[in-house]
Amino acid sequence: MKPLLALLVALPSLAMAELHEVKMLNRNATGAMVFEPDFVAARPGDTIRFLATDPGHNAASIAGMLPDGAGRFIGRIDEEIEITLEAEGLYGVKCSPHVMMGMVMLIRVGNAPLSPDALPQDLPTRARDRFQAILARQTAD
Ligand SMILES: [Cu+2]
Repeated sequence: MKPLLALLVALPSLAMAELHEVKMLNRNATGAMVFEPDFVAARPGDTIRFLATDPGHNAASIAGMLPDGAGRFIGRIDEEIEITLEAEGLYGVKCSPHVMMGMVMLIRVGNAPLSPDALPQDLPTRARDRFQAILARQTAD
């Protein structure tokens, strides 16, 4: 019983850092080429794990959509990468082969403002459209 008790005592501190899983999909109810979920609200120290649920996708940071001090990342196709988020702010994530089709998602760490000003000027149109839909959904609550 003692190991179990020790585990239970440790749980509150484990709960501080959360693991968020994001599927990379060919399609879901919202359309084709999607991350699911396409928005994650996280806290510093949380980890995002990208799952290769459907083949042919990757997860990569978007230039100009990373908080100061956050490192860039890029997974290979079908690679399940994990990123641990320390810096507060907005993180834009794309699938390299499908960003032109709008395959992007947004991570908010902490209380960063959800402003369209955070979107770089050089985003593909469909990626920009999806980000704006994500922002509109979050700020509507
Ligand atoms: Cu993709």
